[in-house]
Amino acid sequence: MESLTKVDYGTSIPNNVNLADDRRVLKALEKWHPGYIDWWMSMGPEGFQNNPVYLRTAMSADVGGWAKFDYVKMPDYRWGILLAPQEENRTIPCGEHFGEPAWQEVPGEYRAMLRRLIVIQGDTEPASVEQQRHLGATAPSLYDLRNLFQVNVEEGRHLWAMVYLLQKYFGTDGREEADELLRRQSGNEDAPRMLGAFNEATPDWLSFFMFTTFTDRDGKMQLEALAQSAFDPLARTTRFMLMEEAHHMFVGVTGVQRVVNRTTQAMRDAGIEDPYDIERVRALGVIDLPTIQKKANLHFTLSLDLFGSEISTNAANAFNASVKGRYREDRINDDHRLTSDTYPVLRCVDGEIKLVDTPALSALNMRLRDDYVRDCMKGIDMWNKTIKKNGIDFEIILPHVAFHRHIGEFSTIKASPRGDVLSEAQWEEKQSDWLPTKADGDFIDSLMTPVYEPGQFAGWIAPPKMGIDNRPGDFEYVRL
Ligand code: BYC
Ligand code: FE
Ligand code: FE
Repeated sequence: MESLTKVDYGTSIPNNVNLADDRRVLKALEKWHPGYIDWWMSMGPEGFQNNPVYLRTAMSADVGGWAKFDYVKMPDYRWGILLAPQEENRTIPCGEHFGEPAWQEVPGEYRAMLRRLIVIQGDTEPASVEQQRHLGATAPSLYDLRNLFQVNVEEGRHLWAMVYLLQKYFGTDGREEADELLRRQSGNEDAPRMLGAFNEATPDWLSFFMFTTFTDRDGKMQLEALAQSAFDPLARTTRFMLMEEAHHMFVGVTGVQRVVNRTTQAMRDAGIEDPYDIERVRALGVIDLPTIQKKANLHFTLSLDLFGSEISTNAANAFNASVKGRYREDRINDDHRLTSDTYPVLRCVDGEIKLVDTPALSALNMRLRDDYVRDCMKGIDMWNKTIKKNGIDFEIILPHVAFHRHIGEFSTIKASPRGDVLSEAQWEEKQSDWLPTKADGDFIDSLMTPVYEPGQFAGWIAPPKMGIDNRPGDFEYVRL
């Protein structure tokens, strides 16, 4: 038998799900395809659509050796349907159906719930491409330009992944949802994207690196939770997406690291020790550390909002129904049902921030968010090591989870990045110290001039330690 992990590039839509024998779904996807290309051309990357880009394409869905690098024009990228290999005799890892065989079809009673989660997941993917569409015009190097486009085509593929599930398992309403995914637009007043952070702007490259550090990492956590789903096609799809997701976070974390590296090197070379001597640092043509901290504050907190409310019956229901698990559910040692467990949650009690023991099922969004915060710390630690290595006394921190929130417990109060509750007046007075101001944005904007010479980098960012696919420093990642 031919391995199902190998990708079939023979059909119009590359896939490892044997689409050639699934005429109904193949036809539905072929019908959806032109609308997708229209969307890509009008809402995807601005410009560069005719330039060969050195992109990786998945050749097999196995771990290791699955990618091939080559020059491709973005509209010719082979978007396809790729699922991780089916695990034989997989059983359901959590919830009411714990231990039963995983589902290969959607049970009627969970259809609406599954559809909603798949639609929300699908909605974020094209949204991020829309948010990033202007960035090519100001790329700090061809290396970065290529990374942007790699992230963009893969987010496009993630949309395909969700559309496949909708078309194959959700009949007419699945088809309608697939069309709606191309209709809503990031930041559009009449038809916005579904989740808050995906309607915000990504105005510059520092924002892009923060977004891929923090918001793509919410993607990672949500995909990890869906990878534990009893609905096996969803679990397999998200497991493959996670392999691509790792590169997006790499782009973000190393991107910010290169920015802080450049800033602190320039400070050292100029003999500036005080990171708060903002004018002198900016005069060097680099981004001062306090402004980098503000950007981190913004993107981290927008991403915290993506975990939903602290106390959520939606989350409890999804887990109970075995539709969504916890981070690495299959490595947790407990009963996987949580019906009598508790979990400590930071709540807002009479205007004070307090840790409250809460039924574990209602607190699942928080558990995932706590795992997320721990995961974020790895990137922050890398940034701080770089700052320290260059001899500057400054630490980037993650703000308190009560700071600058729009969803959940803390959306009704104002808090500082240290977690002190503030009056409106105190907040108004201080918020420009904590979040990027118009002036900060204008300064960053002034640095965003494109560098398209192979091997050259804008002055505000250090070159990477290594090229993509081990290519040399002056490699022409995008042919202009
Ligand atoms: N904005 O019980 P609650 C990614 C709504 S990122 C607007 O607290 P629940 C990517 C909520 O819908 C990962 N609305 O929340 C990254 C509900 O409304 P309804 C995307 C929000 O349902 C970078 C109400 O508030 N994937 O892949 O437990 C680049 C009460 O909800 C928000 C997923 O999110 C918000 N932030 O949790 C590219 C996975 N938060 O239904 C891609 C699927 C909550 O009462 N989604 N609401 O009208 C889910 O699992 C859950 O829906 C959520 C929310 C975690 C999002
Ligand atoms: Fe994605
Ligand atoms: Fe991503």
